Amino acid sequence: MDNEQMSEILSEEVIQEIKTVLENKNLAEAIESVNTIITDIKNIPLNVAITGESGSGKSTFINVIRGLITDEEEDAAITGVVETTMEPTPFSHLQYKNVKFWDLPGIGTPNFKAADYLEEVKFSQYDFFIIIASERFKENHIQLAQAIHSMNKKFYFIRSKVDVDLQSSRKRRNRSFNEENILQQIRKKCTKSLCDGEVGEPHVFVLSLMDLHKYDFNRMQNTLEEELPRHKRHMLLLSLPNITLQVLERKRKALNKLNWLRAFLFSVSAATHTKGYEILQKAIKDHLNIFGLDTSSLIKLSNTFGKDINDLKSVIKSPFASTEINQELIQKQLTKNVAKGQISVENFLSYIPIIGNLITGGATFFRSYIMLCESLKDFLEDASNVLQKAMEDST
Ligand SMILES: Nc1nc2c(ncn2[C@@H]2O[C@H](COP(=O)(O)OP(=O)(O)OP(=O)(O)O)[C@@H](O)[C@H]2O)c(=O)[nH]1
Ligand SMILES: [Mg+2]
Repeated sequence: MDNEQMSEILSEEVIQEIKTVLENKNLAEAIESVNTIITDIKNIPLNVAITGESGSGKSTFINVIRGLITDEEEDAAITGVVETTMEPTPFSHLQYKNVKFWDLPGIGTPNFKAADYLEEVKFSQYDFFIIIASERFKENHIQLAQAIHSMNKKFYFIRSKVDVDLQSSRKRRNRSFNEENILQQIRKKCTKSLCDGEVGEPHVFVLSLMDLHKYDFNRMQNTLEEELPRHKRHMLLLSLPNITLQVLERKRKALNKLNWLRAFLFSVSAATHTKGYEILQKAIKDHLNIFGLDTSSLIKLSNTFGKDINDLKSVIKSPFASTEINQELIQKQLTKNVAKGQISVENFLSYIPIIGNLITGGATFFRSYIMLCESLKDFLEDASNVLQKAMEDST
């Protein structure tokens, strides 16, 4: 097996992480460290403040980013044409309760004072700000951006409702209409105004909250990922809605990095015959949920798109998504994936000798690690097919 094949399965980053966590530890200490990491990940808080003028789309953004397909779902932020949000209101992500999007009051009044506003909304509690503007760039936006910048917080600027701009432009100039030119003009204008306000290097994204996956959504996702500290980045990635293949692929990569933790716990507990399979079962269930392949996510999707749930299920191939995840099924998958691969246990473990020092044999670690990584690949493919199926024939 060559290096390329190996790095696809076991990246340098994961090898380093394993070394950092397990080095100089005995088995009991190693187990404790791994358990702590798994618990900590779930508890990482992320607080995102959404601000901007009244009517710009703050509440709509909060709903779509949390994966709510309509504004009528339970726990949705209220949206509408009359001013609705009067004080900071947190909306937790549906799966990760510690990820909160804060709906802040509109900044619209003529005698707006950005510094006072930020004090009132308790600016220090947020990891970063998203300023949403739906029409012209205004003095208010600059003031707000400057105040956020001077308080050493980061902000990202979203110009929403570009679907409306594009539609009117299309109507007015049928022949010379060029979508990318118009989007570029809007981006440039906002960037220039922010640069004139000396607020550092601004990040501007043009979006339609009616079609979140279009325009600058992927670029925004990349930027947020690059800018956030590592532990927060993981949470943000997992909490994004499954609306593009790129989101799904990033989720897969993020989860892949954690598979060794589960594989390690499984291999040590399998040796003592306790709770081993529950660890894998829990990990697989979590992954299914993250990819929207669990039963309740599928029911929700089928209702929203008016599709028969069996039609959606018909494109799912992974056995974990279609039958009960019991010990028998897991055992079957553990052997199946290894039979398929060409990598030997010895070769695999030679890249991470530290595992071999802690666990006798190491074959269980190897098998469960490969199984978790392979099942994520299947989930990604299934999730993408399910989304396509759901959206088939609907506009
Ligand atoms: N076409 C289009 N309409 C949008 C977009 N974003 C929001 N809207 C609509 O604009 C209106 C106002 O959106 P809200 O999300 O309620 O605005 P808000 O910023 O929360 O307003 P306040 O709570 O009053 O501060 C709603 O009718 C939304 O459906 C968009 O990108 N495109
Ligand atoms: Mg609102």
